[in-house]
Amino acid sequence: MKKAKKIDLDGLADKISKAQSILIATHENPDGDGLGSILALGKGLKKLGKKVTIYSKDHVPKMYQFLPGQNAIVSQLKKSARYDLSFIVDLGEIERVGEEFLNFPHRGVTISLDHHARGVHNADFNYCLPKCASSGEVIFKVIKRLNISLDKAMATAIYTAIVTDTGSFKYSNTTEETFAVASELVSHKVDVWQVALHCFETSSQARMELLKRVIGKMQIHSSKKIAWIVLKQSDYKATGALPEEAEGFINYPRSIEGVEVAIAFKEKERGVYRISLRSKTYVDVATVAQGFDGGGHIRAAGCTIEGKFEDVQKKLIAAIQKQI
Ligand SMILES: [Mn+2]
Repeated sequence: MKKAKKIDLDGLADKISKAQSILIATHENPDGDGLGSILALGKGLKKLGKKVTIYSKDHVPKMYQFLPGQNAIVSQLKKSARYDLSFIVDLGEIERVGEEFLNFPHRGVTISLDHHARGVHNADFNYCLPKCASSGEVIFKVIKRLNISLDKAMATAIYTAIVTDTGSFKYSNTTEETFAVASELVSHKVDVWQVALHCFETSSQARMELLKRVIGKMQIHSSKKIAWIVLKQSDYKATGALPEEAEGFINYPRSIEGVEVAIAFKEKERGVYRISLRSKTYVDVATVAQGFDGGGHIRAAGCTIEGKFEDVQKKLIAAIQKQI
């Protein structure tokens, strides 16, 4: 795909007004932001009379199955389908939308809607607002520009996007505008405790077993500034937990006093590690992730590294040390 041209809200409105069938997709292992964003946008575009397909390569994690409309999300594209327009939402790295979407010939003009500062927006067009804490806020602006009326389901979806990407309005990406948007959303009767219960306050027993194993093996670098956890396929097997249930575990190494950078090494398959990075106050982990063809934000980023675990670990920690 070519490097995307920038587009503004008027340009987006124009593209949407000319399109009849629209495809909306988010990244693999979808999170609250990706899912909340595509559901809100999907419902909004349906209100404009568009034919909408919402796609996610991977299934909706249990914790997000409370989101209204999530059961209409498809995980396969119909070969016969033709789209005038496609949106990829919350994609810091285009590859994370998955092979099926990337190879789908009939997706029409492809537009990235995102908030990843240094994301690789290979699409036809790109509407990226790095100051937004979540893609949900980007979607909110699009919906406003299109004069689509918000309802409880859409407001709940966008609120979920915001509350998950800001860690309940705790992270440094949270701005005055984040609160202003959230305030308007709550006026549409979002049940904030229900959202919190599903997103943050519910753990399966398997998740707790996984946490026990992972915390028991947590490591701290000799500098005391880097700490990490490792999630191997064998850990999922032993506990019956799904990879998605490790959501938030990286906050534990980050919470250690004096630690600046936390890492989660997640074994996708033998010799392939999905890496999550978090920093506390000053290290730009997006730069670290970019060194491995990944992307993200200064305080939260990710990349994929292949190789023997010991080598992957060594390479990554050396790259982080350069930033500390
Ligand atoms: Mn996001």
